[in-house]
Amino acid sequence: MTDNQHNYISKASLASPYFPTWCPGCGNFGVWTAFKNALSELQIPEEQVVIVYGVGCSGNMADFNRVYGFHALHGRAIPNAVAIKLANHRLKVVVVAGDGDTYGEGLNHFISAMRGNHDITLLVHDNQVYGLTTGQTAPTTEKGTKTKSTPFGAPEIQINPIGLALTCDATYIARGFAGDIRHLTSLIKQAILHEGFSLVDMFQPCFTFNKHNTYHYFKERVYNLQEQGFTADNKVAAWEKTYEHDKLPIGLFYQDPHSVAFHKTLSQLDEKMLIEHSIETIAMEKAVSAFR
Ligand SMILES: Cc1ncc(C[n+]2csc(CCOP(=O)(O)OP(=O)(O)O)c2C)c(N)n1
Repeated sequence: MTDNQHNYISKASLASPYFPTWCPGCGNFGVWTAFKNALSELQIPEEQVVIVYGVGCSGNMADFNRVYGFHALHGRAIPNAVAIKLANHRLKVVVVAGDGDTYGEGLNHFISAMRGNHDITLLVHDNQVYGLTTGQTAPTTEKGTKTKSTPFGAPEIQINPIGLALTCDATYIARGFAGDIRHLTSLIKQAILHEGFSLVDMFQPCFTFNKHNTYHYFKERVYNLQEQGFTADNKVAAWEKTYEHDKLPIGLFYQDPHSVAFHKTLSQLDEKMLIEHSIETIAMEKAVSAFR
């Protein structure tokens, strides 16, 4: 859709000349569809969105979307997204990255972004394995699982992304499933609309390198928290949900309705965005007084 001032994102506008190199049956296809649905349904002008990609099969989506974006280094998508948001806080900034990129190489940045409540949306393709490098153990690989890099079974306890986000006081925490595109679309839309840091961890079957966490495995286990009447306003109740393993909850675990994004706490950005200031006009005294 176009009006006098803007071209709005649509499925047609998102189409790039490149078709995904993902394996047939990869969960990335489901995530990609939900991502495109969400951006087009939100009707955001093209110039108001930036997607920052990690390195991995997931991050290769950089080539398949025709949208403003930046393909970061491995584990460094989040700090780039935070910097883009601080420079121009009117942009919607979304990170697309793998579980290895986010919870392994980029773990420190994940924690820092949550502590700051930076207004970015983080979409994690959680296939519980390093996909692009052909199937090594990731931080989310279940303890004991045999992979290429751990032929006798992964020796470490897997990370609990939702639990970690709860302890870091993230203000929007959700989990979706690549096999439930309609539900995932709605979680991504809510995450982008949320003011402050938002995480959507996404179960994403890796057909080729993870023979354990398959579509069948998830279809037998996932259930929708909100369909069971779960209200996402209690961190302790949400925490308990993150330890369910026989059944796997998806949906919104927690949202803080009073969330205030990092950039709104900086008085220097009240009137203008950082990119509209000249270096001289950012008075040091004012900058320092914000922290007194
Ligand atoms: C600093 C650095 N370390 C290691 C690599 C090699 N590498 C490329 S992709 C990747 C794993 C990606 O796994 P994940 O983030 O889970 O994404 P997926 O491919 O599963 O979508 C690794 C280790 C790299 N490119 N850069």
